[in-house]
Amino acid sequence: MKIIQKSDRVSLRRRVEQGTEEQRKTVQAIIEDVKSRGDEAVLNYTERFDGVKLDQYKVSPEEFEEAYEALDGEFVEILQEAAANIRRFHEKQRPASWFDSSEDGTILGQKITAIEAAGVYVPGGTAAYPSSVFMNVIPAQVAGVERIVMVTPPGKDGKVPDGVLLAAHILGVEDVYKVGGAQAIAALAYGTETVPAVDKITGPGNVFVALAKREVFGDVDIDMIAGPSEIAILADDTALASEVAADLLSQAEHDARSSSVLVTTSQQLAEQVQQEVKNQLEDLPRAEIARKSVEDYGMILLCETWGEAITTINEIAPEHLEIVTDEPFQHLGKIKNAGAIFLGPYSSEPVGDYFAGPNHVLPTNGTARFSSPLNVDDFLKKSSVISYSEDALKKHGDKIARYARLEGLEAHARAIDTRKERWK
Ligand code: HSO
Ligand code: ZN
Repeated sequence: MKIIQKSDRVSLRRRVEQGTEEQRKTVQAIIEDVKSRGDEAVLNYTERFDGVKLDQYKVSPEEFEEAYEALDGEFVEILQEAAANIRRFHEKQRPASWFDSSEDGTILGQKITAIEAAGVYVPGGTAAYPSSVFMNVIPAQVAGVERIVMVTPPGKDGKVPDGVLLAAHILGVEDVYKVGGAQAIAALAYGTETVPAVDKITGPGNVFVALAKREVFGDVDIDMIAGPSEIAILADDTALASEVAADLLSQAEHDARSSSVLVTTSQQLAEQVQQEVKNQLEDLPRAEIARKSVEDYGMILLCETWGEAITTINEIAPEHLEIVTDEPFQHLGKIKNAGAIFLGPYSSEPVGDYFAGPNHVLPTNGTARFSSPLNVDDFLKKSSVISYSEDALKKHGDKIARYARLEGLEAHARAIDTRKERWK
């Protein structure tokens, strides 16, 4: 991991994976095919891309049962406790409808309604995370989404990882389909004989999933286009190098393109962390991925002043920020851009990935400048409510009609004027 003087003006932003033109065309073709041939197309692509020939792709009650039995009871309890924490946190996010009445009898308000159906994409391969099932499904459930379905690619054995099925089962999600890639996104967006269409698709995936989500956006809503995981740690010399290095590597092991950055003013910590990262990489099972990530996208940024360190963090706008300093809360007010902020030496990032309660689906690639973690609001819509009174229309009607004529919209004006007949 390189140590870089911040004053050397390194570039901190990365580009989101856009995919190639050829990949985009492939994705468009898959979507059109699933739209017109439904299940037949889905099963064809599953055979071609996942290497397994299935007759049908809905997970059966027996498969849920098997998954439940394959995992030990203690793990089931850990999952249940994590789910309860996540639910409790998200329940605090639930907004209420409101209605305001004024003296003239007018009532104005905002009515909140859950979207009807949500589809969650759970990636396969080395990234089969039960935790992501919780993080996507629980906010939808708290919002009151009636129908939640899940899609995930099958392995070559035609199965879905036990942990993923168990997580779905714990949450009562029964509609799980063994389909991945662009074909899964198309099935969710437009429906097939097996998969019912949904209104919103959430969850991370590979470049084909990301391209497909972009493609169907507008016909359905999507959450975000998630990039590789990121962590930035803002630390002073009270931080332990071994802990800082371990936390940097926790995100580096996700993906060779993940980025882990230490921002500090302490030369000593910088050097110690550099050495620790090297040592700890030695016996990490996913060392190959983590090493590549640290070499290509990792860095230790040495700042001259604490002010420069804070500015650097805001420039990076990291997905995860850890503040490991003497008084971490002191700096919280100055942090403007970060998906999730972990304060103090005990708030190691994986605490948030799995257990604490806040969502781990977070803005990446600098998008924390303008967006937020996945939350209950993402599964809700707001309708404005207007109930104008007779008195109010008498008082304001002429102004409204005049406004309409100013815009050259006579029919608008007459719609208002015609009410005058009532009080003639
Ligand atoms: N850190 C990842 C989420 C995750 N970690 C799932 C472990 N499992 C992105 O926020
Ligand atoms: Zn993680």
